[in-house]
Parts: sequence; structure tokens; C-alpha cells
Amino acid sequence: MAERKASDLFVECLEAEGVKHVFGIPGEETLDLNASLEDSSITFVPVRHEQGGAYMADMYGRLTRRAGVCLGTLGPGATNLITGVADAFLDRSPLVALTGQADLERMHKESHQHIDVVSMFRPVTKWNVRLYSSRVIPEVVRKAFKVAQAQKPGPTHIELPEDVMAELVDAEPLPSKVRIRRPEPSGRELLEAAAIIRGAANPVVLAGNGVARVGAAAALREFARATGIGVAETFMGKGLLDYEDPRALGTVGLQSRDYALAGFDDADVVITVGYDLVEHAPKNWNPRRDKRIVSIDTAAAEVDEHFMTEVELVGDIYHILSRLAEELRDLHADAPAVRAGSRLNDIVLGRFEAGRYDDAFPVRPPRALWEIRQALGREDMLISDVGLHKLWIARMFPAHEPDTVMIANGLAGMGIALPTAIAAKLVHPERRIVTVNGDGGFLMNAQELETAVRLRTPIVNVVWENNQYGSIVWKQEKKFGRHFGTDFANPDFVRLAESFGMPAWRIGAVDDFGPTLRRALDLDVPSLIVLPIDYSLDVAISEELGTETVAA
Ligand SMILES: Cc1ncc(C[n+]2csc(CCOP(=O)(O)OP(=O)(O)O)c2C)c(N)n1
Repeated sequence: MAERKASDLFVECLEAEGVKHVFGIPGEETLDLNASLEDSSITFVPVRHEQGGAYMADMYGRLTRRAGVCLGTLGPGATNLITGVADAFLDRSPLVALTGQADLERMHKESHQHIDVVSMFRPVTKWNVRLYSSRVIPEVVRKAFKVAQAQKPGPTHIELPEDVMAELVDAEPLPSKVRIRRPEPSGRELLEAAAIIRGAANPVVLAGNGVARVGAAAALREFARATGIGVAETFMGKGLLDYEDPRALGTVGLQSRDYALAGFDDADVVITVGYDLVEHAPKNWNPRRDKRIVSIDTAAAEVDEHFMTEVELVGDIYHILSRLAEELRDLHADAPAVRAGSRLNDIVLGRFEAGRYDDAFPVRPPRALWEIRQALGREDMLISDVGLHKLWIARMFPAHEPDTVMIANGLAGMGIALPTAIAAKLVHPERRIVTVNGDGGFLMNAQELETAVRLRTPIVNVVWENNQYGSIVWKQEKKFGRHFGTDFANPDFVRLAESFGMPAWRIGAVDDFGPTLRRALDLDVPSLIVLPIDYSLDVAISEELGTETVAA
């Protein structure tokens, strides 16, 4: 092909990777790149803060399993991107971050907006690089996507100096459709794991985000059915088993007694599947370090003194679970000690169901969640922000399918819900999407309401209003018997939303919430509902569930 601008080649490489959207804000140092994007098949989505763009790429990558792409300029554009990139790092979402940079010739000296962005991104990326020469663009882009998408996925970053992007170059994109070899455990390892499980008096499965990431929920369901072994889910594993599945033990990770009530206290063997330690430390379910642990994951297990695995089955989770299920098909009949059902689920779902009759106003969380569950179908999505509402959702909102209740549990940054919901709607236009936010976190990225209106992504944003950083109040009250530094006043969220051009409502009576939510869900534009919330009911639910062990 002919010689052309490096930025054109760069965008051709993005196209070769199947990129459909780039989320971000252009800068003076990305002019060539943005011009090349304009002439391409890729849609550049302007956002209102780079953090929003990074979060959109984060969710886009999570749901499509192909890296989402975000763009910021040098200096402040890059620093603004970093929270969303860090989220993708800890929550393991494939993402490629692009940042502009000054010319190579002014990088060695004090220079306008120049900071060392490559060093800044290093701790929150799997790999990153400064582009020193346009010649290597095909390799650099291919590598950025390959590394981001490889298990366990995460972000990569490419810095694009302005003068390099303006060079003339003659090169071609590398093919992206390379077959990825998935390693497989050996037959011996599989038999060893099967023997440990077969010999267990009380085996239990702990399933995490890793299963959803590779689309292996169907294999997990079949494993549970064939073996009769109960499955507890982490916050990010919600919906791997339908909560109505008799083998579903519930969502664990809020309190110390969760694990006990889900059967971990009595368990001699714990089978972890796609479990990321970042979600909740193994100390919580293996405090005495006496469990035998079989780990099934796409990569070797992390080292933790409470997570000393006996066998690690590393590779394709779907395949491994199917092989093990085959091996253990007779287990159910032979092992009467294997139980299903859990006290945890009974207690939590009991409170959830009772919520429907709670007519307190301001509304209490179980009723609010009950109304949302009724309004959403099996495949629709609830996207949580971070705060006390997240703990309620994790604890209590029943999920039928994976990737339908989205909870950030690695970095857990406030302000994630709105931008990620916009991306989720772009990926799944046929699904109805609700976000639940605290009034603190919602204002952190409220500027993306404009993006939602502009893109006409009909998401319904529910803001639980209490004029406080609720989860911090909750923690302070428990620790000190008082709270401080946590109260604030809010703007009129209805008028704020209306000023962005979207319909909005304030709920004034408990019975209005359900009908208003349904009305909002039927619209083809984004909307907002302010729901006054009463947090006096303890998310801990009762002493039965013990003291909490998480941060929001
Ligand atoms: C960006 C960010 N800053 C601070 C925190 C620590 N933090 C966790 S929850 C929380 C309060 C959340 O308040 P709000 O958004 O009103 O939700 P609520 O707890 O009331 O449901 C804070 C400050 C965080 N997780 N992320």
C-alpha cells in the first residue's frame, strides 16, 4: 500500500482489531489521530470527562471480551483517564488506553503539559509503551490488544507522540485473527482433582468473575447439577447460577458469617472457579487454613497463606468443568453428605421477599430492590455504583444470568455506574438497563448524562438520595457510634437531569416507585429517578450474619 500518515495506519490497525468505538476527549496533541478516526469506520464518542471514557471502554471490553478503547490527550487528559483504567486492571477487563504526547524532541525538558505518562500508567496496566517510531505501529497495536485480551484480561496503554503520528509510513496492519491456544491441565491433574472432590465429605464451590469473563456459566451449572455440589458466588459472580437453582448457595463476601451460613465452615474441600482474590480475601473463608483447595482458573493462582491450593487446573474453564463433571457424574448418588440450599440464601431472600410489603417512606432498600427486580426481565441489567447501595445489591438482588448485575468489586470506585451503563447499552441495545447510585457517587460522573442524551442510550438512573456518604456513615457508626465528614447537600437532581434534556422524577410515595420505573424503562431516551432512601435498616440484616468484612 502507499505511504500515508502514521495516524491513518494506526487507525487501520484499530479497525483490523475490530474496534467499533473509541471513547474519549481529543487534545491538541491528538489532532492527527482524531482526523484519521473521522475518516474511518470507527465511531469516536466524545465524553465529558476522560474518566467516563475509560469506564465506557472498561465495560465495553468486559461485555464483548474484545478490548474497549479510550483516548485522552497528554498531561491532564491522561491523569483523568487513570481511574477507569485502574478499574479495568483490578476488575480484569480488556481495555486499550491511548494518550497523546508532546513531540519526542521536547520530552527531555520542562515542557507544557508534559509529564511521564508511561510511568504513571505502568502500575495499572499489563503492558504499556511509548511509540517511538511509526514503523512499529502494526506490532505495537497488535501487542496491545493481544496482551489486553489474554487471560487474565486487563488494560494496556500506548502513548502517541504528536510528531510520530504525523510521520509518513508504508506498512500494513497485522492480522488479528490468530488462534489462541488455550492450555489444558493434564489428565493426571484432572484425576487428582476429581479424587480430592470425590473424597470430600462436604465440598463447596466458590465461583467468581473469571467464570463470567470466559462465558463458562453453562458449564458451571452443569457441573453443579451433575455433582450436586453447591455453588456460592462472589459479588462479581452474581447470576453464574440462577438464584433459583437448587444448587445456588447465595452471594458471599459481605460479612464474616456469610461463608459459614453458605456451608464453608463445614466444608473440607473448596473448589474455586474463576476466583479473583481482589474481590474478597481467602482469609474470610479459610481462616484456619485447613481447607483442601482445588483451583480452576485461566491462570496460575495467586499466593496467599490462606489460599494454598492442592491442585490447580489451569486453562479453559468451560472445558475443565465439563471434563470434571463427566469424571464425577456418579458423585451425587454416592455422597449423601453433599448438600444444596443454604441458610444464607434463606435469610437474605426471606428479607428480600418481605421487602415487597414494606411501605415505609423514605423507601428502604429491600423494597427498592424488589421493585427493580419486578420491572426487569431475566436478561436485563442492573448496574451498581459504589456505596452502601452496592452492598445491598450484592447481598440481596437476585440474578438469573451472569453479566446482568454489574458490581465493581476490585477498584470499586464511586461514579462508575453511569458511564458503564452507557457502554452496556451500546453493546446490548435490546436489554433494559437500570443504574442504582448513591447521591455521592452519582455527582462524580453526572456530566456523562449529556453523553447519554446525545447518544440516545435509554438507561434509567436511579439515585438513592440521603444527603450522606452512606457507607462511610454506616462504618463510622459501627466503629465510633457517630459519624462525621459525611454530610452534604444535593442539587435538585430532577432539575439537573431536565437541564440535560432528559425526563426525571422525584418519588414522593413508596407506591410510586414501581410504576415510575416501568414508565421510564419504556422510554427510548435516558432518564433519572430520585428515590429518597432510608438506610436505618442495617445491610448486615441481623446478628445472624455476623460482622461485615468488606469495604464498599
Ligand atoms: C472514587 C471513590 N472515592 C471514595 C471512595 C470511598 N467510598 C466508598 S463508598 C463511599 C460513600 C458512597 O456514598 P454514596 O455515593 O452517597 O452512596 P451510599 O453509600 O450513600 O449508598 C465512599 C466515600 C470510593 N470507593 N471511590
